[in-house]
Amino acid sequence: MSFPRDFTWGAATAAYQIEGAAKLDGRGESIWDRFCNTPGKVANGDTGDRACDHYHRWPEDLDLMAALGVRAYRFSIAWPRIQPDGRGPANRKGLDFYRALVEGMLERGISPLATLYHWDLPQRLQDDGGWASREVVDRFVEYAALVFDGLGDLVDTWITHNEPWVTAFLGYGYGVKAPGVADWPQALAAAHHVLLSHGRAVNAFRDEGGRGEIGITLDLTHVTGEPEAARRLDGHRNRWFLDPVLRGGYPADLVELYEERVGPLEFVQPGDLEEIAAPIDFLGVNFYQPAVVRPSSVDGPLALEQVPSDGPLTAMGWTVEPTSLTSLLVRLKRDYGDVPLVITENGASYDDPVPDGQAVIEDPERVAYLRGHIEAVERAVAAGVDVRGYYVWSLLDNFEWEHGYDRRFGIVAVDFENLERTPKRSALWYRDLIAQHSEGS
Ligand code: IFM
Repeated sequence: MSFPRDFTWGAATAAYQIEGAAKLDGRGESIWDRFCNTPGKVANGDTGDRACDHYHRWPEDLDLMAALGVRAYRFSIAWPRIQPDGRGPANRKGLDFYRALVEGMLERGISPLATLYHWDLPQRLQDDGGWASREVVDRFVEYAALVFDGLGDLVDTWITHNEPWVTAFLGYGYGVKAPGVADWPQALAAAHHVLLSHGRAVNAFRDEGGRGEIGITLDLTHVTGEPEAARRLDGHRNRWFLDPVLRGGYPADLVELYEERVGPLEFVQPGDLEEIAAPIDFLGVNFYQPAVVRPSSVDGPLALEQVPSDGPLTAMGWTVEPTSLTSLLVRLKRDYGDVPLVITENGASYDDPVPDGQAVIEDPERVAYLRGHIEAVERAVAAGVDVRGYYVWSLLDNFEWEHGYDRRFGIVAVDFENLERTPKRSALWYRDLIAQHSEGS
């Protein structure tokens, strides 16, 4: 494969999925703590209380990355560690944890990429309406300013939000993720408030003379199928987020659909769209699978359904089709111009052998998945798309949200009994790939 020499090779995680230490050093309750403790919401009643215990084992995890030659680490900051109730001054111990973590990265030559919000809203803010309430926007900007102030001398690449579609529609529309609300008017309001808080945080970062670069990560997909249904799903999943961030307006076809089938978008106030379109330095793209759709009367306002794939699937039941990643990246350049792109997540869950003293865990399907998708990125780069980096999801097996610990995405296995880490073949494969594509090699 051929990639630019300065291409960033990274690994990604998120706070609630790996840190554990849920009650330590002043951390407040998040919506995921509450959701996990609500019977029936998460497989096996699993919680993030201990997770990978990265809160204590982070030096070992950074050593692992350094040994693999991983150049950049995308991690997220737990809002309830910084502001236990979602407002007020920073909790010093929370900031200290992330300062130590980032200093540890820098000592090992690993560049930090910090995500401000990866779904762990302080529960106290959910009690006031969460992302469906406009008040949360000010809270997020206050939190962002505390983090910029507390870590800005160490971190120079920031992501405001991870996957606003998931926050809004899986959290407030379909109700399968925290806070578990199933109400489309709230989901649409939540999506808008997430986007507005993104734009305002970007502006605050610039106004405060923030060093480095800032962007947002969207989970995007490549949609095909019956043309009308495909256009609708593309609008819902992709354009509803891309258009306001990169073009300053919501797509007219979806505005019409939502107003007709969900209700008036009265949460959009004058000036909001200008704020949401604050210029970003890069767009983070999380990609896992394409979507093939057809019309249906069952799926609420969108009136469509996924066509089951007859190709290979991951343990999540997700379609493996790498060429759709090339198509998505080429389309982003065609429709949205030359915004630099970073693949901030890509990876796969498989039913790997259970860690049992092996030196390496064999995971041939994950190796094939990663190879296929990295080749797909390479093809997009060769076609002239400005892709700057790739972060594998995930460094470690971790808490996969409503699926608990049943779904393993790591290139490094975690034994959740004794918390031992064991590299999988995919980690060694990734190590060799990075070595072949490093500056000076
Ligand atoms: O584990 C998640 C991550 O938190 C966000 N993107 C998708 C991953 C796999 O489901």
